[in-house]
Amino acid sequence: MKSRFNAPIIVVSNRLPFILVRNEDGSLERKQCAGGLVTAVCPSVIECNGKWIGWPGIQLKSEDEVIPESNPDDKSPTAGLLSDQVEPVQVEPKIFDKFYNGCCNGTFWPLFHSMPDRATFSNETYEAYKQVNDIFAEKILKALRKCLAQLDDEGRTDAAPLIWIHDYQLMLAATTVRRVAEDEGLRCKMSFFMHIPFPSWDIMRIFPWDDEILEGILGCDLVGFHIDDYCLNFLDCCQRRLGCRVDRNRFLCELDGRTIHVKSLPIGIPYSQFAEMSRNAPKVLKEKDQQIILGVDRLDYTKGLVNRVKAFERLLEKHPEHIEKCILLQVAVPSRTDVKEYQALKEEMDQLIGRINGRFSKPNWSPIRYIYGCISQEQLSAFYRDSAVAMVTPLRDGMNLVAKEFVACQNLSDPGVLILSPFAGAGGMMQEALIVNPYEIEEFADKLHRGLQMPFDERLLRMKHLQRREQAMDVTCWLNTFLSAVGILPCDNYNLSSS
Ligand code: GDG
Repeated sequence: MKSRFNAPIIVVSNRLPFILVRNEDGSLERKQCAGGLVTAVCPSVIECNGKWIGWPGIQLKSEDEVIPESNPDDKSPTAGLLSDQVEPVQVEPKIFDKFYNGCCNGTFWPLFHSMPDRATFSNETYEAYKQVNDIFAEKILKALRKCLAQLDDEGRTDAAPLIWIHDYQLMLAATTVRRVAEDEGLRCKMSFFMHIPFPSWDIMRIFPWDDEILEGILGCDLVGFHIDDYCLNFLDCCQRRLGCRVDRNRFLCELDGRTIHVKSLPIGIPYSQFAEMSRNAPKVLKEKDQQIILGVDRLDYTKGLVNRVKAFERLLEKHPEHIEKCILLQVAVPSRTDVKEYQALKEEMDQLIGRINGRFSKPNWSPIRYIYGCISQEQLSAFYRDSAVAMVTPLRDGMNLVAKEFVACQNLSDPGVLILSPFAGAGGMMQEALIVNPYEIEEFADKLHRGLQMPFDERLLRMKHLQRREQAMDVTCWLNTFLSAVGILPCDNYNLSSS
C-alpha cells in the first residue's frame, strides 16, 4: 500500500506502545496496553515505516537483546509494528526512579497542574531528568540516522523524517537532537505534543530551571497543546523568561532566528470504537430503577475524587429521596503507587468511602461501589452506557478522555448526563454538559440532583450535540490535523502558515 505520508515518523514517548514481559524460560513477550493514543498513532507509524522510541517497562539483558515480534494472534493496533521499528530505551533503575517518580511525577506533574504546594524541587532528581532526556536524545538520533540511510537508499533525498516527542517526561530531548542534527547535517522536522496543561508564568517561574525547560521545548518546530489557554501560557513564559518575540494572534514564537509554531490541537478518542463496543457490551447488573452515578479515573489527586465523593455525600444529606435509589460507582485505577502523595490519597479515599458507606448503608444497599483496579474496556463501555450520570470533575486536567468516552457510549433512547469540571481541557468545549466547579461542594450536590432528575428531552438535546462534536473531532482527526500542520501529511487545509 502506498503511504499517505511524505516521510517516516519517529514517535517518542516515555513508554513504548506495548510493554515487554519476561517469561519463565527467559524469553521476552509483548503485552498490550493500548489506549486511544496508541490506537490512533500506531497505524500511521506502521504505514510510513516509522519508529517508536520508549521505555519497554523492563530491564533488558543488554542493549542488543532482540525485541520479539508480535504474537501471530495479536489483533491490537501495535501488531504490525516490527521489532526493528521499536527502539527500547534502557535506564539504570536508580536513575529511572529519580527521573520518573522524582522529577516527572514529584515535580512537573503537580507544578504543571498548578498545584505547586505538592511539588518537590531537587537538583538530584532534575539531574536524573536531564540524564534520561539525553539517553532518549541519543536513541532519537540513532533512529533518525537509520531512517535517513533508508530514505537515501530509496533516492528520497528530500524527505525529512518527523520526530514527534510526547509529553512532560521529555521536554529537554529536542534541543540536544537539534544541536547534533544541525552539526551532522541530518534532515528532520521536530514536533512536541503536551498531554497535560501548561501553567501560567506565575507557576512556571517557581521551577528553578524553567529557562532550560522552555528552551528544550522550543527545540521543536511545532509545539502542540490541547487548548488555546495552554498555548498562551507557554508563549507568555517564553516571552517573559527568555525574552522571545511572540505573536499571540498567530501563536508564533521566535528564538535564535527560528520561528516556532504553537498550536492548540484538542485530542479526541477512537469514537466509533467506543460506540461499537457499548452497543455490544453485556448489561450492567443493578437493581431495577436504580440510577448509577459513575466516576472513572486514575487514582490521582488532580482528578478531584475526594471532592466528588464529598459532593455525593452531600447529595444524600440534602436529598434523602435518592437513598436506595442511586449508587456512586467509582473506578479508581491504581497509579504511581511508589509516590507518597498517591499512597496518602488511597488512604484518604478508603477512609472516606468507608465512613460514608457506614453512615448510609441499608441491609440491601450501600451508596458507594468502589473498584480500586482496572476493568476491561468492554466492561467500561457498559458502565458508561448504563449510567444515569457521569461525574468528570478534575481539579485540573489537560483534556480528559473519560468525558468523551462516556458521550460516545450513550444510547440515545436513554441518554445519560455528563457533569464536567471547567478545569479540564474538555470543559471549555463540551459546553452542553452540566458544568460544575468541583471545589463548590454545595453546588456540586445540586447539580448531581439536577442530573439525576433531568427530563428525557433535555438529556437528549444535550447529548446529541455532545456526540456530534466528539464524533467529528475524534482521535484520527486530531492525528491528521497534527501531521498536516507539521507538513508530513499533505493537506491544503491544514498547514503552519494558516495557524
Ligand atoms: C493524560 C492527561 C489527557 C481509566 N480507567 C480504566 C481505563 N481508563 C482509561 C480511560 C481513558 C484513560 O484511561 C484516562 O484518560 P484521561 O484523559 O482521563 O487521563 P490521563 O491518564 O491523566 O491522561 C489527560 C490525556 O493524557 C490524553 O492527552 O486527556 O488530561 O492527564 O482512556 O478509558 N481503561 C480501562 N480500564 C479502566 O479501569 N480499560
